[in-house]
Amino acid sequence: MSSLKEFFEHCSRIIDEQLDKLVPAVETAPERLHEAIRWSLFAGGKRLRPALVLAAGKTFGADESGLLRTASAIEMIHTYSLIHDDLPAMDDDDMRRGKATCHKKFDEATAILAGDILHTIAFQVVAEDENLTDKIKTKLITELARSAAKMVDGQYLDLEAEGKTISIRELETIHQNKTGAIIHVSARAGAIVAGAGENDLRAISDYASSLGLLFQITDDLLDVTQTSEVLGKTAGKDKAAEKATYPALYGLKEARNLAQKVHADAIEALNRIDKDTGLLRDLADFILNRKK
Ligand code: GRG
Repeated sequence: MSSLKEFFEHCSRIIDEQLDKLVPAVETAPERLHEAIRWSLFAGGKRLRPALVLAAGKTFGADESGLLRTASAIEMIHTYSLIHDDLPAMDDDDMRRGKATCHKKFDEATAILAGDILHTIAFQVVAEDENLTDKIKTKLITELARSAAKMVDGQYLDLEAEGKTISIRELETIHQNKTGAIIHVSARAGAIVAGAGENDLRAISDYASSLGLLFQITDDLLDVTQTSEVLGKTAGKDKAAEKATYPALYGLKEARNLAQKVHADAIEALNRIDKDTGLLRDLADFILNRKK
């Protein structure tokens, strides 16, 4: 693959094809619920987490076919989290992925249930993967469940911290859970499917921890520096909700410096892997420099 852009295009295409096969058709009852699932799932997300599963898996020699269900399952968990995050009881947002949020387009109950189905099917999709051994599937399901639970903890802590002054340590804990856990498991899952050894798994885990943090810092920076139009979601929401963010705690310049440092940590972890890690490096560069 000659460039990261091509890799992303390739990932989006094969993951969308796979997701289309895995989620219920709109024609299947209850039609409106299935329409809501597809509304959010195919709304044009970046597919970053599936790309990370594929990139990590390929780095350690996995066949693409063996990675597709796991990558799709993680995108389902991610999309469920976005649908629920946008609900009035949480972030109360009208716009996601450039379109109306699920509860705005449909209604709250439908959005809650659309998220519930995506969360549930994700585990079924891995459990029924005929490309993987039972041992690998059990490990994947265990790690996915643990990470999905950590994400919920992070979301709770984040909501609880609104309007309060929190320390940098507390901010890190929120984000390691809320955003970091799913990014972390994405990279690990690819390596697990590929049968990577303990040392490589440790290195990829360290890489993914830095990547998760980097993603959150750049997400916070984009919230204050980009428009809603570019982001496809409401910009400036963090400040409005008095959320603790990296720019709020460090200031813009220091938050940017921190992003550079965390990016360097991610690359350092990759240096411990005796394989061609070019794709994983490109992904870290992409997150550091992303514009949306
Ligand atoms: C509701 C259980 C539950 C969890 C919600 C992920 C999350 C936890 C909340 C989302 C809030 C948010 C904006 C977090 C910042 C990081 C993040 C996950 C951004 C969205 O991910 P992208 O940019 O989205 O990869 P796309 O749409 O491209 O997939």
